[in-house]
Amino acid sequence: MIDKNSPIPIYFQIQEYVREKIKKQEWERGSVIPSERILTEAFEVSRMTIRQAIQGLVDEGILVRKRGSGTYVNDQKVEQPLQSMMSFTRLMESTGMKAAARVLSFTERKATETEANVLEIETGSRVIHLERIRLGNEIPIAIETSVIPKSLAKGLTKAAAEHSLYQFLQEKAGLQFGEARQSIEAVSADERTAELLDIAPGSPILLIERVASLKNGLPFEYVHSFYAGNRFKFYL
Ligand code: 16G
Repeated sequence: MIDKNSPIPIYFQIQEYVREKIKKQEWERGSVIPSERILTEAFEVSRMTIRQAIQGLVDEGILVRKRGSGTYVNDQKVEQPLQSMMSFTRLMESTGMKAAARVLSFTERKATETEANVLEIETGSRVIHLERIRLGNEIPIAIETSVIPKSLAKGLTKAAAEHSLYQFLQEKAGLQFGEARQSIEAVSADERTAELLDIAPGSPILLIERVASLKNGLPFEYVHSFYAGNRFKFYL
């Protein structure tokens, strides 16, 4: 399985072996991998080499250690193509996961100056403020806070927001979506965010600020989202 005379470091060959096992699904996502002792015997290498190999894969997020129970193959992250305008519900469905939304707040209020500027509405016009936890297969993936001009979200109710906001806006409010602009930055989870996402405080999260517009160029949604860094990745 490994070539001790190769110039490729042994720990790296072991990592390649593990990657292959995961790729071929011989080691399934979420399952426990053989113990350090078993791997040491199987590869006939030192325990330190095994530790180095495993640690590297843990650092990459491919494996996860669970205290007292062993090392596991990390569950796959949800991947979102950056160049598409896809609702959370559709994204989850496309990956075979069950999407859900838990509404934390659904209120109507006046737009702040920043919101009014971003959404290109008069300061003080009415907006819907919607904060939701987004779940995939009941695991919290993101917290999304959307601000939508009231005039564009006619008839939007809390009940509708518990399902797909975009489906409502397109099918019920008749909006035609255009493009979105968004920025992504790394931040660490504060206490509240960590609790809502069921991760440890201080864990890395992706903060996305996003302005989505209609076909005619008018912005319809100003969103701030926190995505759990260990459960989500974007690609372009
Ligand atoms: C996506 C959007 C978010 C939108 C939501 C609607 C990104 C980063 N965010 O999560 O702005 O509010 O979809 O999802 O693309 P829904 O239709 O399932 O409610």
